[in-house]
Amino acid sequence: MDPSRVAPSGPLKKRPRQVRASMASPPYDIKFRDLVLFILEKKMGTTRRTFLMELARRKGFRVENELSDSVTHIVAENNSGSEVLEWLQVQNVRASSQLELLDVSWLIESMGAGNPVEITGKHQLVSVKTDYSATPNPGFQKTPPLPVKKISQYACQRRTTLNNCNNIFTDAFEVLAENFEFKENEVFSLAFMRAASVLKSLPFTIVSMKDTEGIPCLGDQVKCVIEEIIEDGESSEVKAVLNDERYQSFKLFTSVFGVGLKTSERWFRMGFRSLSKIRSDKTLKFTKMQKAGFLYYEDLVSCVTRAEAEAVGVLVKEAVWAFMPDAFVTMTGGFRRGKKIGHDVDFLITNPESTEDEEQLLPKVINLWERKGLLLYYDLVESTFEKLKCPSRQVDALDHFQKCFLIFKLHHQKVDSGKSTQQEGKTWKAIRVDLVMCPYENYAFALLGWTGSRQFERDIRRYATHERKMMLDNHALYDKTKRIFLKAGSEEEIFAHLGLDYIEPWERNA
Ligand code: DCT
Ligand code: MG
Repeated sequence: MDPSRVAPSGPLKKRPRQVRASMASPPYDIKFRDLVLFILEKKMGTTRRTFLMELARRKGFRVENELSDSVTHIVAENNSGSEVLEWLQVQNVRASSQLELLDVSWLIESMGAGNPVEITGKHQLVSVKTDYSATPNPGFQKTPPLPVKKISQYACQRRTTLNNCNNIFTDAFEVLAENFEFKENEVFSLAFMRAASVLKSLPFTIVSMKDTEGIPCLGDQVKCVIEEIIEDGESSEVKAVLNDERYQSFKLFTSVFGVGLKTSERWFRMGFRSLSKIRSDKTLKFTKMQKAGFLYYEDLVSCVTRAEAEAVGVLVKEAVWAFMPDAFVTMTGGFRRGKKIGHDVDFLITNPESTEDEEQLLPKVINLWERKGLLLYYDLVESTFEKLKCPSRQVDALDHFQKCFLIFKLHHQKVDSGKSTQQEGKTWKAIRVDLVMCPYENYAFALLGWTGSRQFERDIRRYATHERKMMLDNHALYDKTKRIFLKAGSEEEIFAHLGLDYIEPWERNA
């Protein structure tokens, strides 16, 4: 569990607005040093002003709390030029040609573009001349108008990088989705996951409800949450969930490897609220997986870094190639999508030179590692992959390939400094690793399936079914109209069969 996500317990109260407004924001790097913004509170209100100031700072703009001589741009909302000038007069400030008086639309467009957009007449409240061509400003870049393109309801028709402009909303949705998942309310959980997914693909930050127009997958319940966050900076529903005892317990229990919803429910009903009580209870029976989960708990909840994933990758390749020198070994999952951290490391293995004893590879690798004392836990799942009639209808179904879920004992690289930040005397870290072995002819499908994200996989399968009358899973693509399997040797070919533009792995972070 990430304790930072759990709000302190106590009665639910709305924070007084003044307190929020005066809260210091964390320092952000200033990217556009020639601009100093001041956002006018008049007719905008304190909360919205605080929200916009925070966002703008996050985007690299320098925003002043107070109006001072250094301010170059005043941003106002719902104010006419003369109203702003009048306000300035009261403040004893004279508008000069050095000062831009702008409508909030300029700031919103600039935050969306990631840099200050060119100021045009529609942004200027008062036409006090500023000739930027005469005084070139590196902060200003002419950005082409954003093409108005309909956003697809399918993640496989959107490009979603790790650059999420809408964390403030997607983090909230993910808490709500998880809470519905804990309550086994799949419909609501999916609704919030889809909403999070679509907002992650936007190249701009949502700052007003107007920005949500035309965006698919945003139902009324989702919009309510967005509106509350825009107005108050947070969602009371999310706050309540984070404070909820059942949510907190489920979050904690499911953070143990091998513990799912059923077990969490049982422990919660039995009155357990902490892992230490569960661990030391004499009457409870644990599976082999859960025992390993408790034993290596601290290591497993601390995320796997890319460096650790790469180190495991080297060892996986070394072991695989010892028995099958021509095998392809590919790191899949989040790391293939460019993530810097993950909860495990996923590998897909295939042999381009099909041989009889292919299914012996994983047992051999496991045997080798066991002899070397590198395995802390493993579960080898034999292939249930026979001649499948057609791909599975279930969008979340697991595939039939032979696989091994394991916990690897990764020894730390020797460091020169001598000092170690590791636990006293401990020279290794337990890392969750998934190895999947697939026949070469299924490789492209398995690679697409194991690269994720989960939401991307759900949507590309849903797209195949509903838009193309095809069935896609980790093994194959079946055309129901033509009644044939469509072969593919690469992910690009699968996208082409589906009539989709190719989406790179790092654009699949839906
Ligand atoms: N996958 C899927 N459906 C599931 C489970 C997994 O399509 N029910 C796919 C998507 C990602 C891939 O398998 C690996 O799964 P995880 O390791 O759970 O996801 P990840 O994206 O690698 O995330 P993390 O960084 O947390 O490991
Ligand atoms: Mg993973």
